[in-house]
Amino acid sequence: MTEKTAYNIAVVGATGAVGKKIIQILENKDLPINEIKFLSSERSAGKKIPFKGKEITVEAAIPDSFAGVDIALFSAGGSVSKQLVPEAVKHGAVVVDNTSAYRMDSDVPLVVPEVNQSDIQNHQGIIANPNCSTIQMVAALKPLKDAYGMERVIVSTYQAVSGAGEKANGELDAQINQYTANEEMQAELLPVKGDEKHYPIAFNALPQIDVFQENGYTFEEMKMINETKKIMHAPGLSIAATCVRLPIFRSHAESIYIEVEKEGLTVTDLWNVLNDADGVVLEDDPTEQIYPTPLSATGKEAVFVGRVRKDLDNDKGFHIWVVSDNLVKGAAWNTIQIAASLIQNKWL
Ligand code: NAP
Ligand code: 3JM
Repeated sequence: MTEKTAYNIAVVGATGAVGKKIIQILENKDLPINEIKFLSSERSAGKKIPFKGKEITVEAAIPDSFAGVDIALFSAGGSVSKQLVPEAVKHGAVVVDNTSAYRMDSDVPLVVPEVNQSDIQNHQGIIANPNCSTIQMVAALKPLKDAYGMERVIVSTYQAVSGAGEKANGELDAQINQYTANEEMQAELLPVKGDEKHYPIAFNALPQIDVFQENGYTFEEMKMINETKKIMHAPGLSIAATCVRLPIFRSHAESIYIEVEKEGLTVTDLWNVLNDADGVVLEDDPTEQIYPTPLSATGKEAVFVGRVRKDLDNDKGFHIWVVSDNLVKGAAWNTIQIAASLIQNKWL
């Protein structure tokens, strides 16, 4: 049998915030693509999306859509993944799933390539892409853990509205206009589409991302906690999270407190590790007011780290500020890195 040199790809959720970013990045990278399919719901079927000089017609996703597909990139929500990922796998596709549907399944690798790329090879047809907030956090934490050990993590997030989908951007935009026109702000979507109450996000901060769990944490917070332990192979890590949505269109920021195992470390010791870490860019110079922000990180593939400080009371405690584009490294770019790794390493 001759070996494949180009692959058939399907993008599920191609018309959404994440899907559009996947298409944009695929246009600019040279993955060996034979045919590409763009799938959505019935609502967007028939739309045309340009790709590498051709016009591709969006099709409604159905089980048979996956016939002949080698790699399917899913970003259409958990319920679509629950329904269609098994169908894609039945048709012989390897799925990179961007939703929370399979992330914690024991036979599904959960992967940030800079952190645990080799886990990909254990896949049984599905590889899960972690939550956006988890991805940027583990990219910064893993090199520090490898160098100095890690006992505890406490994270507070400052998350962009685009993490809640294309329509959430529209809601923020409309509320900014309503506020400046002295009109009442209309909230119909955030914090969570399906939940009972909705609050304005413009000029506000909402300490609820995804639905509340029985333990008082939100699902987004529990995703960060459970996914981090799985990706870093650190089931015993102490970790807590508070996730907050802010009126920012793109890129999430995180304030992270970590306790390392090694005593007597300095900020320079952490800088040295972060400077050498794959996919991480250190931007940290208080004397020049240099630190990453959501605006400076938007559109970039890296995870940016700044404001590295030693805790004033705990010798093993450090504080860091981590910023990355939630739609790029937090979703589309990480997904494409996994797909590229499947191809390059012949792990399909
Ligand atoms: P979005 O902007 O609301 O887009 C949703 C996409 O899913 C659209 O293309 C939509 O197609 C499609 N879709 C909806 N129902 C469908 C159905 N029944 N069958 C097929 N396609 C359907 O949302 P988004 O921000 O792109 O996020 C999409 C999903 O990706 C999220 O729900 C989440 O699970 C995941 N996500 C992951 C991360 C991460 O951190 N890894 C970040 C953000 C999102 P239409 O145009 O036809 O409506
Ligand atoms: C980011 O409809 C849904 O199930 C989507 C919910 C969602 C998720 C998720 O749980 O997959 C919205 C935004 C995520 C995510 O990446 O965890």
